[in-house]
Amino acid sequence: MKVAVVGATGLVGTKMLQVLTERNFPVTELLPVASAKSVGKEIEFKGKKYKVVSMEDAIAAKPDVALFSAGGGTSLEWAPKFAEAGITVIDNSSAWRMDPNKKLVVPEVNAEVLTKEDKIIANPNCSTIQMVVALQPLHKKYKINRVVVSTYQSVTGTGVKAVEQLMNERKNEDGPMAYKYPIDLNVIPQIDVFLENGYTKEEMKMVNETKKIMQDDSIRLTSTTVRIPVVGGHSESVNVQFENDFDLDEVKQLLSDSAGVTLQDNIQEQVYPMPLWAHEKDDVFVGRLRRDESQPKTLNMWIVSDNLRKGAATNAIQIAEYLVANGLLN
Ligand code: 2RA
Repeated sequence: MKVAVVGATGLVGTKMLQVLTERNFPVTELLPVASAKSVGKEIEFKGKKYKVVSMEDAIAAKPDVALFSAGGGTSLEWAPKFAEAGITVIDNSSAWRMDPNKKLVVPEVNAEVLTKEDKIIANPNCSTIQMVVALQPLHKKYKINRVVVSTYQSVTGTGVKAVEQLMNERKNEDGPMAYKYPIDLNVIPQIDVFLENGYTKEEMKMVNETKKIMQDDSIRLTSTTVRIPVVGGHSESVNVQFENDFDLDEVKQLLSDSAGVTLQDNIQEQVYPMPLWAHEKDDVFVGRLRRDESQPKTLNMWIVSDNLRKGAATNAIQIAEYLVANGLLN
C-alpha cells in the first residue's frame, strides 16, 4: 500500500512513521510530505531512506491513503485536492472535525460510520479521544447525562517548540517561548485561544467532538483544559453523571473488558494511571474509580493516555487499518 504522511517531519508525523512500523501497517511505498523548505530532506523508514516530496508530487504519485498532521490551514487547502485525486485522507487537524459531511472517528467508539465514500476523515482532538474510549462502554450501559472534565495536558500537544521551552527552563536556560509564561514549575489554564463564551477552543473541542463521536447530542459536558510541565501524555479528571445507577465493580469489569482500555486501579498498592507509565503506549489507562458521594448516579474517573499515540498517530492509523480490513479504500 502506498502511504503519504503529510507533516512527516513534525512531532505527530514522526510518531505516525514509528507507529506504522510498529503495527506493521502494509506500507509498500512511503511518501513523506512536508513544507517546501523540507522538500528533498531525507527521512528513514523501516531501514530505507526516503526523500521528502512536495504536495503536488505526492498527489501525482497517487497514494492509497494520506495521513495528514500539518495544521488546519494546510488541511483545508490540500485535503480536498488529495481527495479529488481519489486518495483517502485521514486528517489530524481540527479543520474537518465538525464538518457535518465529514466523519469524526475513534475506531473503538464509532468506526461503523465509515463508508467507501468517505475521502476526508477527521481524527479527533487528543484529549477527546482518550475520554470517549473510556466513556463509551459506560454510556452504552448506564447512559451518560453529564460530564465535567478537567485536563492536565502534556506540552507535546503543543509541539517541538513547547518541549524545547520546558527542557530549557528545567536547565535554567533561555530559549524560544511556545507559551506566554514559563511552563516549568507552573501550570497554564489556557490551551488554544479564548472564545466569546470564556472557554478556550480546546475546551469546546472536548464538548462538541464528544457528542459527534458518541452520536448523542443529549450528553451535557463542561471542560477546563490545562497545560502542565509533562511530556508523557494527557491526564483527565472526569466526573460522569448517569441516567441509571451503576455498580462500581461492574464498572471496573466493563472497562477492563473494553477494547483500547487498561484498568490501573489498585489504591492499596498505589496503582493508578500516570503519564510516566502511559508514555509510548497505545491504550487509554483508567483508574481512581470511585462514586461521587456528593450526588447520586455519579462516578469519578482518572484517565491517562499518550497524546501523540492514541491521541493522534495511533488513532489515525487504526482508522486506516479499519478501512483496509473492511475494503473501504479504493
Ligand atoms: C493540545 N490537544 O494538547 C491539543 C492539540 N494537540 O495542545
